[in-house]
Amino acid sequence: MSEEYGAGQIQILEGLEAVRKRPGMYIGSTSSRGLHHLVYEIVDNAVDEALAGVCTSILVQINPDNSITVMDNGRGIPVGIHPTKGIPAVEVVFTILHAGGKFGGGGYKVSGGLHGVGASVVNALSEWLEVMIYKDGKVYKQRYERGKVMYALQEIGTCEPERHGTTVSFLPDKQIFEETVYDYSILQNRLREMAFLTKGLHICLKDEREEKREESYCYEGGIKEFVTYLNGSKNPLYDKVLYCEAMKDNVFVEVAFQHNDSYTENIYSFVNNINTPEGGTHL
Ligand code: TTJ
Repeated sequence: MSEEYGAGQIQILEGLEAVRKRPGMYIGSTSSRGLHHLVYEIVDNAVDEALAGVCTSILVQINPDNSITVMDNGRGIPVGIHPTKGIPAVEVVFTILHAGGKFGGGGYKVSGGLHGVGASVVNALSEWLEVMIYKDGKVYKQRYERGKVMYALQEIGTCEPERHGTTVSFLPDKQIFEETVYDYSILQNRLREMAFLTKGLHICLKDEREEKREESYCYEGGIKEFVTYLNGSKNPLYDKVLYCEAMKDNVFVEVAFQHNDSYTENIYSFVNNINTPEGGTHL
């Protein structure tokens, strides 16, 4: 019994060791781009919860030490024991590579980052990562360092029974990343875009470093408002933004456009909230 558990643990560590050995394979790069990508990987999980209709608000905070906190008001990552892995589901999410609906199975995942590798990769590439879950009047917490479990999932207290959600904080590992200082405007642009692409979702970005800043985004009009925003610095030829949407074979498509007086056209296309700068059949 304990031997079996030991073998499982070794497998888990091997999985995350692979990520630390070749981080580029999992997040594209270890430059500033990869550093920011960590945030999107975590935020994507919260956006998925919003797309499922059970999360209305996401907060992203840059802390004074350049660690990041992402908080949502979704259902909270499940804490029950995983039927085959024998550990709480939340521990599976953070310690097993490719855990989640996207690879092999469920297929619930509809948003996704550039590489879509998820929370375990962020965990593997962080000096530390802490997750707190608010669910059924209880607060749960677990901490990891460079992907390794520091203690079993703990019930650390109680909360108001109506409170629910997930809070994840992490510090990108200076052994891995060439750049570990977050750029507010990079996060700002991507989070604003995510808010445009996910109608009605509140996204707040907060900088708690020396120069305090914060921005809040929520667009009831979705991509229609995105077009208004993009044409904000141009001269539109008419007032209305043209918009249509349709569903066919379980695929939802929406289009918004408005002409302006410039010579060059700007077309932005997205699939499952991911920018597709080279277009494709969908476009
Ligand atoms: C999964 O299905 C049952 C109910 O909870 C679902 C879930 O996992 N929800 C969820 C995950 N909400 N928020 C997250 C989440 C949020 C952050 C910030 C980071 C991660 C890895 C997950």
